[in-house]
Amino acid sequence: MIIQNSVQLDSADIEEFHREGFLRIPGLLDSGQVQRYRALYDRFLEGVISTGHLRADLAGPQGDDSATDSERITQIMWPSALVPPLLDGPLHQQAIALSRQLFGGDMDFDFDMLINKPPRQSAPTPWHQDAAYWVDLPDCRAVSFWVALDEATVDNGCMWFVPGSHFEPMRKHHQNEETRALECEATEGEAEPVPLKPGDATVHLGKTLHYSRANSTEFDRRAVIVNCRPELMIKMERAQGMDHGLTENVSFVRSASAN
Ligand SMILES: O=C(O)CCC(=O)C(=O)O
Repeated sequence: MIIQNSVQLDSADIEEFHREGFLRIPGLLDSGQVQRYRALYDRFLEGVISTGHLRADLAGPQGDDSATDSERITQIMWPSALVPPLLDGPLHQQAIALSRQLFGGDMDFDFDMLINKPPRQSAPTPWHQDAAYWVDLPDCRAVSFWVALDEATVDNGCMWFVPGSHFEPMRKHHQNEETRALECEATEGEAEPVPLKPGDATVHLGKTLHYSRANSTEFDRRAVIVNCRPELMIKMERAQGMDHGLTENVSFVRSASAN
């Protein structure tokens, strides 16, 4: 497929990414593309596209006193397995192309997900490093593109990153008993928020510490996330049974004690 609005990184972008551990990428999608992805996204959220075990609330079950049983952070793993043409679309194709600009021609698509923070009732995404969720691999090149379909602001849960955290040892993560998510200690004081316009993206490394606040606004905060790593490492992951939740009953949270 021919990508019409292919984003090219320059050497300063690439240097910034490797120095800081994250990068803001404006204009990954144009406004027409954003509209089309939003329409599809809403079909996932509304359950028109059935998701089965791939859908979860990242904020875990709510207490009995909750006024609503709706999700606080909707996570849908593997949208491209449910709607395969997504893989050939501009969002995924540009993410793969950009991962190759950052890390070389052997980078490929590993997995994807949707994370929505609904209005008002959402929760913060805890501080974590994605690598805490992953199996150990000999080649740690791995990038995660976070593509905003809505304007992402501090108030609705844009991403916050700790610059240079990828150069430090991994922080100790523990599994939150309620949410089952892995989390570690960090503060906003160490981090930078990265607000985005619809169609903009961030990209970060597996060891880059990040988090987002709850959505306190009246509107959804819809994001599509695409992860890439070397083709050979994807094969090695799969050989270890790691498919990022695609197969039911295979836990994608490795033991927190391993960190
Ligand atoms: O969307 C969020 O709030 C968190 C996303 C995230 O942790 C990630 O993309 O690695």
